[in-house]
Amino acid sequence: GTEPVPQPPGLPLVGNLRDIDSAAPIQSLVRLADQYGDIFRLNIVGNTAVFLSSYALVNEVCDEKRFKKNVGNVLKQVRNGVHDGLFTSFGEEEPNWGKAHRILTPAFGPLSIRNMFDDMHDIASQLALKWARQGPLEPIHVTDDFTRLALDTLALCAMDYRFNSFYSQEMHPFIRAMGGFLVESGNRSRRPPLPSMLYKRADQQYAADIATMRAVSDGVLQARKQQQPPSGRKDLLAAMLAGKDPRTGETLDDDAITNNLITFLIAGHETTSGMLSFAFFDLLRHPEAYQTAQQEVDAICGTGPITVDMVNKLKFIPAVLRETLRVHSTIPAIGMTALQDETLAGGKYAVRAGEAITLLLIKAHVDPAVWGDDACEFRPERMLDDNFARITKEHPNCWKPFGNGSRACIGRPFAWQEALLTMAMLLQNFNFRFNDASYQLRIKETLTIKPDGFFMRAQLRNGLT
Ligand code: MNH
Repeated sequence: GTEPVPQPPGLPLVGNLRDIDSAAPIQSLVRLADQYGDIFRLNIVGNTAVFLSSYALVNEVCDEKRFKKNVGNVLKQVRNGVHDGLFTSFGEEEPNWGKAHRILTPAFGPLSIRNMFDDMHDIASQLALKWARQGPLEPIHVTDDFTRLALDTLALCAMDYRFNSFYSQEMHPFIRAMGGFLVESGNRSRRPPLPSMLYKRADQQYAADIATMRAVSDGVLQARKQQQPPSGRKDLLAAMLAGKDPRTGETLDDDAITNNLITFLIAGHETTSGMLSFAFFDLLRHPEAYQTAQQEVDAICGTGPITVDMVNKLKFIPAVLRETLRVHSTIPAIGMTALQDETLAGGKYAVRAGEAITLLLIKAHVDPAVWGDDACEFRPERMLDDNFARITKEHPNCWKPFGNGSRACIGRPFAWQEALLTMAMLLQNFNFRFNDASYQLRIKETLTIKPDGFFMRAQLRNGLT
């Protein structure tokens, strides 16, 4: 027989609602995991969810024969803006997921990503120029500038569109709308069931933000279709316009293209900027790793312009990024659900078909059963290619910052190349330090996590290259 899954005592009706701080839900869940263990269940206003924190349980649930991605409460709200786009789709049950997945997989392949290098270099240079001009005394708001970088890179590489975020104080209307849309999607997922008229203002703004996002990206799409002579650009938009699904022979319609263009910007910007922000935080906290990283850049890139072949030769910086994503996964949890009623841990615990199962990656990634007694420490050496290959072979699914199986991140090679280039360019040109040497890490939660209030200063090493 099964044992009951541990559950904190709750109140009638609202259940465990007050166990979760709505401004920092993940940090609440980590504390509950520390208290209740590797598996616990919460009841939030009538809906139950199970939370897993150990490597063994996470590994079990990564089996796509028994479990699949769960489109949770927040993602269901995000569907109001991007419907069955890749990230928010229910999966195989929606034909557009398979179609877009098959058409876009080659578009995110090695050759296409390599072709995006010059555009990525263009935007990374804008960031370096900004920091050079600000001078060594100006505090850099790290997450803000990496968000500008990630957004501008995505828009340029996806659809040949320039937000020019480094050249304007005002946020581009698309970016403002997307920010409002994501915050409100989160708010709506936690809305107490009050009369809808109380939410009228918020609902109107939400609809307006969705309309703005869709108008901008549909405008880019229509302009591309009408362009004469046809644009020869090979970006993600071109791939979606020209691509035929090998299975059905069909193409993506305009709505599906718009859904996915917006999806790339949503899925790609906070995740990538969070990764870069934590990478710099982790390096500044570990001067030896910082030195090793900078020496590698100097040895491979010298003092001239950085090329795609140089970036592909880096070994230590990729290890830094992997280790950053292990200890500070920017998507700190992913949602899964059982296809049928299931038991976990060799029949010990029962979960119901369709019940939300949250994999707390941020906990499972520091399980000593995989990573040893120093699991919580930032030690990039353990992520060098050979070590990484060995550990992920010995412990499949022990490192899941890009999600699972068929629903794993399609943008991973994109983010990787952009982040490697950015790290290399910044370490080549600057010496960094904390703006405030006593800075203690605080984590800000939105759909992702990022370091809150993290500022650094950048001193040019020589001239800018
Ligand atoms: Mn990305 C899915 C993490 C960069 C586009 N991404 C996922 C998932 C994780 C993830 C985790 C699975 C989510 C889930 O199970 O619900 N993504 C990342 C991280 C980075 C990242 C940590 C950067 C670092 N992602 C990017 C970039 C793009 C992108 C850049 C676009 C260019 N991601 C996606 C899309 C999906 C996804 C699209 C959904 C894929 C699918 O379900 O078919």
